[in-house]
Amino acid sequence: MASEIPKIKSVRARGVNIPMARPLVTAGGTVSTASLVLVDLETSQGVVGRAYVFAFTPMVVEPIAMVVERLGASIQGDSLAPLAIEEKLRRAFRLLGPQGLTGMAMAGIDMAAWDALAKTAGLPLARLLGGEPLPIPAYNSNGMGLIGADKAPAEARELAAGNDVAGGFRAIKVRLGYPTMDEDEEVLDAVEEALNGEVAMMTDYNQCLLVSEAKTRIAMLDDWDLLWVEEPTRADDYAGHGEIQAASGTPIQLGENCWGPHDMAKALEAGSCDLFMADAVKIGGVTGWLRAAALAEPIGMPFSSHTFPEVSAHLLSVTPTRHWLEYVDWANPILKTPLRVENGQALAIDAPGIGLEWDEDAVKDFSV
Ligand code: SMN
Ligand code: MG
Repeated sequence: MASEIPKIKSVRARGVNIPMARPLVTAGGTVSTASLVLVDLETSQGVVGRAYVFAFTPMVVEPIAMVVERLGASIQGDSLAPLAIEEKLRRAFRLLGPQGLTGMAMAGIDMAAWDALAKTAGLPLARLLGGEPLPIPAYNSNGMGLIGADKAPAEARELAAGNDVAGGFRAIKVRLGYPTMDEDEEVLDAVEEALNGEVAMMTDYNQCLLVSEAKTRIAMLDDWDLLWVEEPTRADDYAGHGEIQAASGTPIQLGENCWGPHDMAKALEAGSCDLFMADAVKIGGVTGWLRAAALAEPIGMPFSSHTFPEVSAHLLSVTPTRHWLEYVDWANPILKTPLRVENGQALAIDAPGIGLEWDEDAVKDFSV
């Protein structure tokens, strides 16, 4: 006989603001705190599913937490069935739309529900999804903001080496979009020299260029052997990205700002990119990710992750066209067991679920 399906008992959301060891100065704005909403979804069997949402700015931590708790109240007593929950919440937001804070709150609930389901089954998330946790090539994406050609080489070396928890990186991401093309070039030269040909680079313009400007700047990038150039122009300008892609010798990467597989489908339709990267929250949690990965598989599009390294390690393990995991350590101060990266390979946390356990003392210290 099938075992009893748990019900949703409660959903709690709390905010934390964790100062970043290396503030992220991008051409699209600066992020200096990891502003997170922690979601705890308890089931009728006493299992607690956990996930967190990265809020980008402290301004929206409390509003997101409030939406999560209100949505949680609306699924109280429902079965722990993430796809059914997703349908119900999507219906609730048909008129308002699933982008922005609503989408972020829904994704937080989705990931916590999948976590609870995997814990109920006693399986790591990757196994619950029918796969197995695999080592995933990770690049270090901490720091390396617009810090200039003087400071960049030392930081590049530190980032490539990493630390006891995460080290041996084979690639790092360099943010570009300095006021002039010459400065972009100086930074790339300085970092390339510091990495001594042993560690690869990918670059990120964080949407700062006009399409015409991007075509000129990006032609210059052909002189370096870069893994990709990310979001050269406005994230939702898929046609513009398509024009840039056609003119670029370096692969174009985007996707972190796609809200759900629906935006991804439009981005692909427009031929906007060579590579795709999903943000576990904006793409719609575990449910949205699986649908996005299914769009990438038949066209052989390499699929990477954006932030959320803990859940992404599981999700990339079940993504047929898995490419790179973006490693950031922003949640580490509140996690009992941070994600490990050994010899540049991310290893999903070896525990049932996603593997997130809050360090409650630290959560108190960083509480909003
Ligand atoms: C980024 C990540 C997180 C917050 C802001 C910007 C960046 C990246 O675009 O891809 O790492
Ligand atoms: Mg980016």
